[in-house]
Amino acid sequence: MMFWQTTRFRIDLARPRVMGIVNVTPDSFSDGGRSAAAAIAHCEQLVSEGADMLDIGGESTRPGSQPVSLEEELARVLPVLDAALTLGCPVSIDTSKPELMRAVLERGADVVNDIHALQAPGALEVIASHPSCGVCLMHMRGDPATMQQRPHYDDVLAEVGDFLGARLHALRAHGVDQERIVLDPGIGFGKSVEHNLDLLRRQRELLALGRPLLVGWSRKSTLGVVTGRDVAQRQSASVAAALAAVHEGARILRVHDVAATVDALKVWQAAGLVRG
Ligand code: HH2
Repeated sequence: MMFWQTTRFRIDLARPRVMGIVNVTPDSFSDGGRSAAAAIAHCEQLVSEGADMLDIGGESTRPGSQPVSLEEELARVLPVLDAALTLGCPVSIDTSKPELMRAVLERGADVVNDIHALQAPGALEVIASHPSCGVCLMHMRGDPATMQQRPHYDDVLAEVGDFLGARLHALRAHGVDQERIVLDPGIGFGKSVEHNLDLLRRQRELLALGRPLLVGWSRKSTLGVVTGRDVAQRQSASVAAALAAVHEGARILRVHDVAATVDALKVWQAAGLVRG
């Protein structure tokens, strides 16, 4: 029995869950710039398509992207968060800034999704001082400005697993109940195409850490390399990768194409293919 405790919801992961991506950024990886009003409409759209939860981000993390100030990120995220919290599903905020984490948790956000796995000074303490919010800890090698410069691993699964295990341990040492934590191998974050595909094929090894896996393959460049398609044409590849990830034990899928992923998962479920 796997559950993910979040601020308002204890999510049952017996069924794989779809996390719909909502970017409030002028320069996101794949789905363009968005005003707050357009992002709120997008939240409603994704929920109507069957998203189990939403992940709102105000800072692009595409390779080579530049950081956004706290003020700018707050101005982008807060109005969208307030609206999303009325939609009846868990709302995650994709950020690495402790001050932003604190602000969104004060307004009721359910989950903090941090591509830096709470390594910024003070981030761990913000999560630990909240009684129940969920958190996603992601692995990244380097940072978004430099991460694609020839990443090297002796054994990518072992190194990603060691990192995630150490971060899990750090949170537990701060008193964070492990039921609040999910882990993410960080597809595309300081990894070559080969590394990303290894992380899919050997993904099950990460289940030894004892927490559910969240993965984000949606529209990523490895899928572009494999299919020869540019970002706007990677939906089929993204759905295939998402299903493969579920088959290899992932329980939360971070996706742009919610309707297509939900349909694919329904077939998977109907055939009884979801296993532990
Ligand atoms: N990928 C991106 C952003 N946040 N968070 C988690 N937990 N896992 C991921 O794989 C992940 C993530 C990619 O970010 P970006 O380049 O901004 O594109 P988009 O947000 O459209 O996916």
